Amino acid sequence: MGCSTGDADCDPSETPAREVRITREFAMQVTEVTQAQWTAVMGYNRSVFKGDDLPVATVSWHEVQEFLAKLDARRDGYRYRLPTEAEWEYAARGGSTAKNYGDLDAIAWYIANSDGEMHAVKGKQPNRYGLHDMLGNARELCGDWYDPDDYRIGPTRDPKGPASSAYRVLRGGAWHDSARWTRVSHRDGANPWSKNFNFGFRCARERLGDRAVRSRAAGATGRELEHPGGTEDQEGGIAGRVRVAPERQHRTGQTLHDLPRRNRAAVEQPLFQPVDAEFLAGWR
Ligand SMILES: [Ca+2]
Repeated sequence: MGCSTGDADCDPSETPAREVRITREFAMQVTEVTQAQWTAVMGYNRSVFKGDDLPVATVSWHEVQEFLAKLDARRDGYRYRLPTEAEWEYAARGGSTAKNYGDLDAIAWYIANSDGEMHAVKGKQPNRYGLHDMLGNARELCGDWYDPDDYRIGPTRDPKGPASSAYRVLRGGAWHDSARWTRVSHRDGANPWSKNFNFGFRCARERLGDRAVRSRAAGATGRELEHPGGTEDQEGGIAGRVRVAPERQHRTGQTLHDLPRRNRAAVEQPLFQPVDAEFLAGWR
């Protein structure tokens, strides 16, 4: 990951380019989370550009964690989370080593073609993994803390970013960004409490093992979940342990199953795509 060969637009934060290993299976949501999906789960929508099929925006990193916790509370056999920065770039590249995964006008809404506004998801060509709008449209929050120097010092196996910083990672550029920002290796960061009208996200998910699912069911007592694979993760890291909070699930007095069927369908339809069909054979 990092600065693509021959890319003259790279910032120092994108260097040195380095080889990282992602050893755990995951799937990425095909689109940015839409406003219909967000509203069905959260019950509100503060996006500036309104539309059911537009990416939700004006959400903070912390609000996204609430959204993810509500998805987890469905206990559908998956754990939902933000991708790590490494997972995001791996997914965005779709096997490409170039600075983007195709002709920019064909794959991304950015300043040269967006007419000054956000657009419905899936309006541009996907990458080789079937993922749309990895570049442009909404900038996408990742799970990691942001450190512009961590490529020099960070681990190269399942990297999860620094232990802490003031900012969370943003990737991919937005509808109003220049081509220089709309590259697969470009990095940016934002205060995790900030809500900007171009900040959005997409979910990653991983299948919970039988043991973890049983543990999750036991989570009604507030017990900590087993992590699939049983690995320990850094506190606050993207793959950090998840604590079930049934009281939060019911705090509003409304669960997913109370939602109108139309909205439930909107939540249940986000499609996830294995990011590498060969590596992830058997996933789904
Ligand atoms: Ca995007």
